Amino acid sequence: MNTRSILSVLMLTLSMIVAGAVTQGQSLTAAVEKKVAQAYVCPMHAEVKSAKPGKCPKCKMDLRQVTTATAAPVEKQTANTVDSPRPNRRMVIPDVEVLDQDGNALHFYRDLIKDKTVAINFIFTNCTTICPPLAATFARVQKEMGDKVGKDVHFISISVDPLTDTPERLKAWGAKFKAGAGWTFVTGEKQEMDKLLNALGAAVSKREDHTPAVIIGNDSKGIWTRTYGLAKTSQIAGLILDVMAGNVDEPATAAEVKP
Ligand SMILES: [Cu+2]
Repeated sequence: MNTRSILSVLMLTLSMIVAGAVTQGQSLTAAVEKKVAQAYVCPMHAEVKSAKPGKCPKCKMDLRQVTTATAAPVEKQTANTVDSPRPNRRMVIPDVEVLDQDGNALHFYRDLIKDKTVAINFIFTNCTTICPPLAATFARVQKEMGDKVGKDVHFISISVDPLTDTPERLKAWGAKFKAGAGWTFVTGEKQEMDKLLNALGAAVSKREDHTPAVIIGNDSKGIWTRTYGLAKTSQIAGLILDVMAGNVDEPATAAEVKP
């Protein structure tokens, strides 16, 4: 037998198996299809859902496939934090106790957000995919913005894996990207961190699914917006300057403290 005939026998066997599976498993197939329906969501705009893959009309990011199991908590959490028709524009930031990379105990809202302009991303130190480029992007934005960082704007990286990410680990990881003053890494008790990630719309059941978004907010002006965390340095820096100055299209909504 030559390679071609082996291949065609293989293909035939495969199609028979598939055909058998389809006829035997009609109900199973239907169930799977039902689960896949509406299973694409924008990582940054939870309200953008689609049955098919594609791009988010708001931020042009690729929609991410999710199972109904992971989609459900997002909807629930959005419902909890809104009482207006514009769910994602309202930020309710809990004043949970967290630790920074030096092991200082801080209150997230009071110490890191209140009266400040901030840029927040979500990372974990064992990540081998988007976290290193997310941190490298933050580092470039920090360099571009110079001494504004730490004074006019504060960078915050929140761990989505607080059980692993101790302050020491975060500090060592940040050093790899030359994180400068004005860039705080945040971890804490799992329960507190879950509360925080939920409030920021960044909660995921698996740490690998974390959002590549950067949240930019100006607490005194009550302006909150999001952008793609791997966008061009100049684009992110420009948006930070706009949020700082209050020149953002999105309607201003006040951040609230929630203990
Ligand atoms: Cu990651």
